[in-house]
Amino acid sequence: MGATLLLRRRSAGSRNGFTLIEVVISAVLTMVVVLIVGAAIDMTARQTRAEVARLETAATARRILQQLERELGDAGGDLDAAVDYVTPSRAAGGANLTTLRFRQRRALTGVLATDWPEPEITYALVAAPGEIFGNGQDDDADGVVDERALARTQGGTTVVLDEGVTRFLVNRAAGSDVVQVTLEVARGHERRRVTTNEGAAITHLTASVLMRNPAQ
Ligand SMILES: [Ca+2]
Ligand SMILES: [Ca+2]
Repeated sequence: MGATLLLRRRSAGSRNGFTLIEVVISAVLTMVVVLIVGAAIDMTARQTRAEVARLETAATARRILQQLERELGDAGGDLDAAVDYVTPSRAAGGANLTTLRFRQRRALTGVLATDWPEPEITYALVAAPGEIFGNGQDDDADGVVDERALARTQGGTTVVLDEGVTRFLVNRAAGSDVVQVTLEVARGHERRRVTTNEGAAITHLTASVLMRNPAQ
């Protein structure tokens, strides 16, 4: 009686339980599902990082260029004294420079010392920490090759405006009161060393600034 019951239980167990092959198949299927879900999460995270980087470059480039436009608009020289406080100057102009220097006009008295008391402002490309410029490599592994920092100096105080600038070019035609500035800000989002900047988020802006106080 007892043996018959045991056999019946075993028999019922083998019918309702899983064979080894079933266990292996379900394990493989579970693994496939986990991998697919993992890949989807990873792709979403990458897309989010890329979008955040894109928004950040756009906001940073816009902010820097707006400040520069505001300041440069008040720059120029003194008409009567024939002094030009802007480099590149109106007389000589300049092409593809990476430094821009100027003074702003603060008053309209016609007196040099009163009208132009402000210290010189400089926007310049400088070295970015950890990155060696010009070697074609992403030395600091931030996902951007050969980026530099854009620094603003006024009265001996230097503030780094951004550490991911891939282009800052100043152009002025000789005799022109317009200075053209091109700014390119980049952010890597792959979290790895890269060999080109194609995968980085990049915002490229150009502004033509008409100076209100041109030296002539
Ligand atoms: Ca870099
Ligand atoms: Ca480099």
